[in-house]
Amino acid sequence: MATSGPPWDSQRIHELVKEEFGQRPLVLVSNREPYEHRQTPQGVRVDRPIGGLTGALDPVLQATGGTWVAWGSGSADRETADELGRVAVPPERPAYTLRRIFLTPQEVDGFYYGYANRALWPLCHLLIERAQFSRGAWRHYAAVNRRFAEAVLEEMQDASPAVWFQDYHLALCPALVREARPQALLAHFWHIPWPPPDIFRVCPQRRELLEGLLGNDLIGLQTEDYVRNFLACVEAELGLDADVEAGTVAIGRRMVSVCAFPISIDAAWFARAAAAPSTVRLVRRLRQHYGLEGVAVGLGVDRLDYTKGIRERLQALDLFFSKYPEYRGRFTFIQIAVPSRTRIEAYRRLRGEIEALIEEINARYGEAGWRPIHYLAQGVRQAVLVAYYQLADLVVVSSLMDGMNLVAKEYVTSRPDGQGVLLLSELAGVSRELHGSVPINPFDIEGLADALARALTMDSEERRERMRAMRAQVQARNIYEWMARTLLDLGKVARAPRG
Ligand code: ADQ
Repeated sequence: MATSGPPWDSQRIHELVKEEFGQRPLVLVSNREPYEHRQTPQGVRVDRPIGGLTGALDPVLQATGGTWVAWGSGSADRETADELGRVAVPPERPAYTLRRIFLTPQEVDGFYYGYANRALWPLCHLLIERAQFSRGAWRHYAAVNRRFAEAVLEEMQDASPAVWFQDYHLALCPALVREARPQALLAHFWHIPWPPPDIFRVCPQRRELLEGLLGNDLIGLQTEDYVRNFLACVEAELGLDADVEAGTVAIGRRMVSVCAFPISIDAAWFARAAAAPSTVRLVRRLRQHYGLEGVAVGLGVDRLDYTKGIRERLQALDLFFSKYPEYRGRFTFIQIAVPSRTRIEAYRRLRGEIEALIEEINARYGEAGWRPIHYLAQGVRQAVLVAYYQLADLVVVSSLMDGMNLVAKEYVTSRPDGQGVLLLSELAGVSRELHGSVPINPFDIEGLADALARALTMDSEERRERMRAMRAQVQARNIYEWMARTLLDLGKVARAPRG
């Protein structure tokens, strides 16, 4: 089976899994769970956490069935699962098993906040002055990775499933599973950038991390650049020979493949939602609510994270309203930012800075009946997000560094009318794919302000042409195609003689 042909969808993935893996079930492993049960005054509520990873993978596992192993982070997670932490999801139409791992507050602090998010996250986004490497946090990271590995081994039982690890929280897990099950079929997708060797060298635990990941058969990264960085780190730190051309590392008789698999979205879902009559009604209501008749609209949608360049975007808006005063009263920017990792001081500080900056800009330029920036510090449902995308004449993605960035892909697929302009950071992995965007460098504030003016004056023919190219790209390279590529490569490993 090849990745060409009609657009990939859940049905084709289902067939592919049957064809490539036969009776082998799929076990997905990630830190974040796709469904969280929470205690509320009205009773138990099911939430779907916001974030690129779980949203992207849930439709995939719904298509294939299997098991998803994840941290049970919700306040009602224990009582809604069985004694092993298992629960069938999605609750309204069970399609696979969620196996929850329960962590103590100390473990969450060390593993999640301490090592994954205070050390690895800034390190991989090249922000080494923000990275904090604490030995205590590392010990928790290693211990929790062991807990995950034990749960995976339990879920594997006597079958030989294909196990698919997600992201930087679980770098040590693959080698632990490999040790117990040498013949296991293991893949890992790393959602964030991989740094070059000069930066990676800063990390005291760099060798352990690489050795953990090399327990896999297949390692997926978002772009070719990150693949090259990873292989260069393997050579520099472990002295192993990497074949950069073939994207392989030989470890004794075992071969590890390292490939670029740019992640995507369920493009058909966004296209359908965009065309729904309820969306059209919602767009009209939002326009009234914000008083946007005759006003051009810009939009930013992010997790409130220092890598997303929200501050730089606001600085550019400040400059834009001062350099192009003709847009005062005629252009409004809506920033939707869902608070994230709020137990980390840097994230709390960022939120304060952003709110202060927005207040300042609104005070400086605002007029009766017109506010330069509207700010929503909350998550909104995907169906509502689509209405915001439709409302927006332009979307700004100004990441300082970003593995991929799904907001960019969501915006273009939510614009079947071909209108709208995407201002896209050259430092986001997605810029390698979406060639119809207006490229921006978030470190060049004036360049970003000028790009806003350019987007607002772009003629409709050019807008439509650029959108058309980007939409076609995302429709063809959708989330199911991403999964198909990984599974096809893993299928090759499964068929090859094992060392
Ligand atoms: P994230 O850093 O979380 O993901 P991103 O790719 O932008 O970044 O995904 C964010 C997701 O959350 C999108 O689906 C978006 O719609 C949603 N979202 C953001 N703000 C929201 C809000 N206020 N309300 C509702 N939804 C909101 C990590 C990497 C990325 C990579 C993804 C997937 O950092 O580079 O693209 O994983 O691999």
